[in-house]
Amino acid sequence: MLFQSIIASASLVGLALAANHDVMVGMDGLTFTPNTTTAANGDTVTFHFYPMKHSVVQAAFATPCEPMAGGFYSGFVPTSSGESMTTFMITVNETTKPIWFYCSQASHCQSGMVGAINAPTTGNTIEKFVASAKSASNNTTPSVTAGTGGTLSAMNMTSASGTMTMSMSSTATGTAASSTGTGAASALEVSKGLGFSAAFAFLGYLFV
Ligand SMILES: *[C@@H]1O[C@H](CO)[C@@H](O)[C@H](O)[C@H]1NC(C)=O
Ligand SMILES: *[C@@H]1O[C@H](CO)[C@@H](O)[C@H](O)[C@H]1NC(C)=O
Ligand SMILES: *[C@@H]1O[C@H](CO)[C@@H](O)[C@H](O)[C@H]1NC(C)=O
Ligand SMILES: *[C@@H]1O[C@H](CO)[C@@H](O)[C@H](O)[C@H]1NC(C)=O
Ligand SMILES: [Cu+2]
Repeated sequence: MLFQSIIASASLVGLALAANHDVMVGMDGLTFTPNTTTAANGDTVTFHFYPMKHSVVQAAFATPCEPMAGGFYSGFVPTSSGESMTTFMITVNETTKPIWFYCSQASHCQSGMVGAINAPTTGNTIEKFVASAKSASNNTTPSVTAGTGGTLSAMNMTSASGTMTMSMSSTATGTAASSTGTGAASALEVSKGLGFSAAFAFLGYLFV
């Protein structure tokens, strides 16, 4: 939740004007909450991870439990209790193009642990995606690096020792030739924004 306030303060310094949408991974069992998100072009979607160990993998509509070529992958994010400090954030570029995703742990995908961004209400619906996931023969973890196609962030504020640690990584490798350069540039902007905002957040923290 801290991450949202940092993103919000980043927008105050003019670095991120788009909205963010949160998706909880495994908070209510083997499911994404919410399972569908409506996002505008340039908006971000941040995945928050709950016990025990889940992942978010982009799929094509026709192949629910298989990685899409050039798609995003969070990596597995384990947490034994409560929300993990690690989040995975992706940027939505095309509102007319639905984004489908699943969890590649065990048979979570077949159990209905799938979701969508900008899913149509007719035709290729989330209901059809869930139904076809149920009969998928495999649940495949991609061979690409954790954090591909998005930004993995880890944050840890420990009031006892007064330390705050943050780390971010972003990779945009994939089959799409255009994704590498721009992905790296925007990651840099986000890190700069976080630097400023973290300073503000820390000042605020001192005054409480
Ligand atoms: C999506 O989530 C809603 C709210 O929990 C639920 O009612 C609905 O059945 C889910 N849809 C699918 C296709 O699982
Ligand atoms: C599922 O996995 C098995 C074993 O690795 C493999 O032989 C098979 O081709 C896979 N099926 C699909 C649809 O990918
Ligand atoms: C946060 O940092 C504290 C102090 O270094 C450590 O004990 C704790 O395990 C860390 N928590 C997480 C979730 O990494
Ligand atoms: C959106 O575009 C950026 C920059 O090209 C890219 O890094 C990112 O992977 C794209 N997002 C999705 C969900 O495809
Ligand atoms: Cu899962």
